[in-house]
Amino acid sequence: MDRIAQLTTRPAGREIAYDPAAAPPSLQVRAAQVLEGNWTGQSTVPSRGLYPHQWSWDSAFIAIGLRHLSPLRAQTELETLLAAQWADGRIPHIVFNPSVPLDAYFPSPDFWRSSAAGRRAGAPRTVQTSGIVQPPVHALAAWLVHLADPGLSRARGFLARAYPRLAAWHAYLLHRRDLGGGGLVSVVHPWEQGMDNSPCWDRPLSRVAPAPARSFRRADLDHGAPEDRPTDLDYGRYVRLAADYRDRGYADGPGDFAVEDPAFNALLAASEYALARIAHELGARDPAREARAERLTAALVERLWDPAAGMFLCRDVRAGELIPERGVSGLVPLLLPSLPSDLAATLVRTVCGPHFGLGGTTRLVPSYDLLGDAFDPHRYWRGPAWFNTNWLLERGLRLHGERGRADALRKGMLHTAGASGFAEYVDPYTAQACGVTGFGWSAALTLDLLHDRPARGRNGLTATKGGDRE
Ligand code: 9WN
Repeated sequence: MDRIAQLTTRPAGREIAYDPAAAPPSLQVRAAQVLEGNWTGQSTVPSRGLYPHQWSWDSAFIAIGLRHLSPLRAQTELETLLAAQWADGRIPHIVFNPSVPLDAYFPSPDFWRSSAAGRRAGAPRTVQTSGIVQPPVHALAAWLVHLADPGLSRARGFLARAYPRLAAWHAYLLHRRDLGGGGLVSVVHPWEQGMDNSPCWDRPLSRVAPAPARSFRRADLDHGAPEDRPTDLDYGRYVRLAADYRDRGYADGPGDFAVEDPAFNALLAASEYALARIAHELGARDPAREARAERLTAALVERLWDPAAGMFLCRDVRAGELIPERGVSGLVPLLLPSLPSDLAATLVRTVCGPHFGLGGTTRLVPSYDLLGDAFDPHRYWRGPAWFNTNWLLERGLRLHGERGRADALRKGMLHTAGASGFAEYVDPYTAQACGVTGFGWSAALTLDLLHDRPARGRNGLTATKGGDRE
């Protein structure tokens, strides 16, 4: 019986029944139950109601937690996603489940029309996907999943099969998406960066003519409170950008929206370190990978560091300028081992200062500047705290020797995860649950934190540099 079965079934094989008089199930059991409930047989949905398909970066974070319960399922999660890769190397941000009704989520497969509109870019014929991407957390996830059970991984040839796909994915990003010409990847849609509704996009998005509201029907409002979700105007702009990209056959090149984002590029650098470890494990020396990760880190510093803000900012490639908004994305490069130590120290001061309030006014790090004009503690990515970004920062703090702060953040995350029912996101001040509960990566990353032994200084991300510490 694997760990999932052990945690979610009684010895007799029946589901755990809730007896109000009995001791409440542990946080670990509850997190495992969320992942069990969201498992489709081949992958894990972020949420049964709001997000009923497979999402790219969700699956990477979910695999990182799932590996502690079932390394086999964690491998399968990533393999299902990689099977939907396009011939040009892109990993689509959604892989659609054909058994889910078309109107359950918008934009649905008949909007993206991947196998027809994406034919020249090499979209798969047998599975329907979106045509945009999400942050490249996958190589990092694959490496951590491998480390959870190297014997099983080797027996199944997990890394040997994943490596060429992950290498092609990174090559796509580095070669087709360097739209600014400075060695960083650009995202061409706010959904690509994953923090969809961040105020960082307001300025570049304002140049995009919205699709008329009557031309599409939002499905997200069937599940979420309108005041927590993006506005209709922003949705119209998301639809316009995606439709224009589709109508260009998903060919990359100049478009209305191109932004170099610190978190997207930092995750690519972290995943390059992971690919170097994977290559080494497979017996293929690839020193160029580590060098690439260091070059990405240097390009991040050169193009996106803002000394006055004490953090990284997004660059609007079309306008040729930094966007003067402080999003949590600009703190995420803290997870990079080769970040200059003075910048790391400045980032720690910023995360603990008045704009993000860690250790002071906030329970978890907000998605956007507490003092920013657009701050809203409940609206999607415009202030609430998310578990994946806090997990990345917890890793970054630990990596740069901030053990006390990392321990406190870990404790806050574990408490909030349980108290909020593994909410999609929470009010950063009160930890009140927002969005849906039973959210995939909130449960998975809780499991990862529970499994971690911070006193021993382990850090999954440092496993990529200077040796494996898993
Ligand atoms: C669009 C699935 C995804 C996350 C994103 C989050 C949200 C989708 C949406 O949900 O985006 O991709 O419909 O709002 O912003 O980070 O991957 O959980």
